Order: sequence, then structure tokens, then C-alpha cells
Amino acid sequence: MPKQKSFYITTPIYYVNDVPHIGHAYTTLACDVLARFKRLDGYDVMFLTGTDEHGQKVEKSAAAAQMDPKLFCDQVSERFRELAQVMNFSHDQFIRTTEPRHFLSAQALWQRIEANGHIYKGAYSGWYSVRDEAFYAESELVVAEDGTKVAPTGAPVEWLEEPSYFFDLSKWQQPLLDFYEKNPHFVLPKTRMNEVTSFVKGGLNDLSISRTSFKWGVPVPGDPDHIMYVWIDALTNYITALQYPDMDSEAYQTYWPADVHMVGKDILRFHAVYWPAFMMAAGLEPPKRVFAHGWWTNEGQKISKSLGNVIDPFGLVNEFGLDPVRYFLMREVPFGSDGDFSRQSFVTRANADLANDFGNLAQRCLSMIAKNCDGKVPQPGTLQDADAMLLTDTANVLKEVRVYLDDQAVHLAIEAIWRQISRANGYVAAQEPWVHRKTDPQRMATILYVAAEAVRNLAILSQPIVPESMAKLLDQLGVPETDRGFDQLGEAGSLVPGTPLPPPIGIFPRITEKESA
Ligand code: ME8
Repeated sequence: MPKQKSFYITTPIYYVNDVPHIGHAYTTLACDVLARFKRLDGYDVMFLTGTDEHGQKVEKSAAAAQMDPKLFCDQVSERFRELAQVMNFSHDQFIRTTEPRHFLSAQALWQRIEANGHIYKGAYSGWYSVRDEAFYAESELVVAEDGTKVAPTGAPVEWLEEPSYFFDLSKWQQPLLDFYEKNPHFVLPKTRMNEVTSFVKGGLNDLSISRTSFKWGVPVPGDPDHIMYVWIDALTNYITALQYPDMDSEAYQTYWPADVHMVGKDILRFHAVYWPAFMMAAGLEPPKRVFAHGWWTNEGQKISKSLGNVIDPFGLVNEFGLDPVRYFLMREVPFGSDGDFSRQSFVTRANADLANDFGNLAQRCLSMIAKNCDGKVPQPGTLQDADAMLLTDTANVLKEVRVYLDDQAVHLAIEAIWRQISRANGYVAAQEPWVHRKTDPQRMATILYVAAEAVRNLAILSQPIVPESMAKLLDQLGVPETDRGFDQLGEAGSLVPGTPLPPPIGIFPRITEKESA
């Protein structure tokens, strides 16, 4: 049997210094959509998410909460697991950097890089931002409104002087540039690839990769006074989950190099510069792709705890239901660009695309079948051109969607599906099955069969985005759970005339103004 194609996608592992908010839900949701799509398309998928539990930021948060750091991590990490459940994420693994398997892996990667001669001991003196867990050169700092020097992200910085191990990042400038040239789509969107390339062209300094002034981390092998810099620790999670250092393991062999590391634009440099350099220095393959998506604001304002405008994904799902939230987040903003969350645009979008477009199409077609076809899949007669065209066009949407999703253009994939929903609505409106009810019931049956087939195809295609609603819709069409993969699109999985259908129920209720007030 030919080996199944594999697909490995990862989210950033989130810091446990804070409870999950809409930004975290967004990144993992995008990965969930891509993972579900690839599974339905016949791939062997590994979808990884988890929490990043080391570093000074987490240590400080635990101290502020007057908690033992491990207990603090257990508690917050659990919130991320709950978010995954509430959002219906289909991850295959949830990793925590405090797990013993991760210590083993991070230390093994360090030793491999060291054995290859790329780590040396020295002393670091310079600026550090705990909030960003990042080192900054003097030249990168900017002056804040109050006159203090801050990181380019606006985060406070402190002057550090301590013994440190260094990674010889400066030597990786040319290998990285060669790698980007050979893999021009290593970073997407393209503008982000350009940013990364010009950053690397500007020259790279060796990177301090250990700290001695706090303890919450993975000890440096052979020198436990040092703990690893949180980013070398964190990035290694992507291979820990594949049983590294056992590179003969089935997991490592099957899934490495990763197909997509999904990240926000804030952490692109760590993933597109440091991580491939670490991997090359270890003599291992770098990942295939880093996709950096944009940043959400709330009603035009930066989302921040201090502004008190953090959008709580649990609250949103509670208020509106899960699938409208999933749909809105994936559809509203071109994936890769920044986006603004506003209640008004949420309600408008959910009502227009879900309740009106898809909801009405399904409801109209299913209720006519219930009323006029004895509640059974109708028996179609001879197909006319318009019928055949709708069926062919609907089955062909997959090809388009595949191309978009290979570039993680999730919004374009959704647009393509919804264009076809519009065409199907147009077909029903033009064919007017209700007109034929008395005069030509056979024609009515054919139109309803064709429309139901279109709905079946569109529901199968939309499962990655709105899985719960599509499961309900496919139940209503009598499609067995085993027949919902993309191999069932088109004629392969055609509805069987005569199949009894359950009474139709609406899948996308309208959000009323009262609720949205
Ligand atoms: O950086 N809009 O963790 P983190 C969109 N532990 N996405 C947002 C967002 C917003 N307003 N706010 C956060 C870390 N995100 C490290 C990662 S990976 C080896 C280690 C999302 O908890 C976005 O994906 O600060 C961003 O990159 C991530 O949360 C940062 O999460």
C-alpha cells in the first residue's frame, strides 16, 4: 500500500503567565481548520499545541500569584486545554515544556549543537525584556513617552550582566540567506519573508542562550547553574512531540520536517531565524514553512490586560455559539493581515453568511423535501444543463480550496466555498422547484435532488470551518459518518434516492439585535 501523505502543523506554545484570550484561540483555530482539511483530504495529520511554561515571565507571574511555579503552570495550562475543548480543536497532542520528555529533548538538542561546535561560554551584558523574553541591541531600543528606553514592542527592558552560553548565530547569516533563497515560500505571507530576509541581511549577532539569574527552566547539560534561554527550550517542543532525540521513531520519521509552524507576527523572528539556525547547527532539517498571521484589535484598540479590553473566547462562544465564532474569525480578515473585532461586524457577518446564505439554502431545500417528497431523498429524473453544471461546479470547489490552503489562505478558501453557496442559492431561485410541484413533480424532484447534492458537497467541504453545524447538516441529509471525507465529493458519495431523512431543523439561527446589544 502506498505510504499515506503526512502533514504536521503546530501552534505556538502559549505562555502560562496569562489566561487564554481571543488571539490564542485565533492561531489554534487556524491550525485546526488546516488540520481538519488535510485529514478529510486523506493525509496522516499531526496537529500539535500546548503551553510554554518556563522563563522569567512565568516565574514572576507565579510569584505574584504567591504560588509554586509548577502548580501555577498546572492551573493555567488547564485553561488552555479547556479553551481547546470549548473551541472544538482537534489537536493530536498537547505538550507542556515542564514534562520530563521535553527536558530530555531540549538537553539533547543543546548537546548536539554544542558537539558540532556552535555553543561557547562567555558573558552577556545588554538589554533584556522579560515581557518579550528577548534580548535587544542598544540600537533597537526606542524612547517611550515617559522618556525611558523600551523595546521596539513597547515592552520595558532591563540591563543584564551575567555569565552566559552563546550560540554562534552570526555564522548562520549566509546559510540562512541561502536557505531562504532555495525556499522562497519558507515564510508566508510574502511581505513577512521580505522582512525576515532584510533582517538577516542586516547582520546577526551571536545569541545569549542561557541565564543564571533565575531558576525556572531546563538546566544546561553539564552546567546546572545555567538554565536554557526560554526560546531554545520552547522551540524544541516541536520535535519533542515527535519523540526527539529518537530520530528513528516513527513519529519523527513521519512528520519531521514540520509542514507549517503557525505563529503570530510578533514571534516570527524566533521561528524564521533562530529556529532554522538551531536546526542547521544541530545538523537537522529546518521546518518547511512558517506562517505569520496578523494581530487582532478590539473595536479599533490594541488588546491588552491593562486596557481591560481582552476578548474572552469562552464568553463569546457562550453568547453566540461556537460555529459563528469560528466562522467569523476565519472569514472576516484576510489571513495574514491585522483585523479588528467588533460586535457589529460579528453579527452582520454571521447573519449574512451563515443564517442567510448557507442556512437558508439548506433549510429551504430540506423543508421542501420533507413536505413534498415524503421526507425521503427524491428520485431525480433526467438532468438538464443547469443541474449538471451546478453538480460539476460544486464538486470542483475542492481543487480551488486545496490551492488556497496550501498557502494557508484560509479566507480565500472560505470565499470560494461561499461563492458556490451563492450559486446554489441562485440555482434554486432560478429553477423554482415550488412552481413544478403540481404540474411537473418529476422536475421538482430532480431540482431538489440536485440542490440537496450541492448542499451535501458544500457541507462536506465546510466541515473544517464549522464542524458541529456541518455534522448536524450531514445527519439531516442522511450521510453516514463514514462517508464525509473529501473522497465522497461529487458522484462518489451521491445521496441515495429513497433514503428516509429526519425532520429538518435550522442549523444557523439568526442572531437578533437584542442579543447583540
Ligand atoms: O509568544 N492577535 O507565547 P504567547 C492575534 N510562548 N494573535 C495573538 C494576539 C492578538 N492580539 N495575541 C496573542 C509566546 N496572539 C511563546 C511562543 S512558540 C515556540 C513559543 C497569539 O502566549 C499569536 O499566535 O505570548 C502570538 O504569536 C501568540 O499568541 C503569542 O503567545
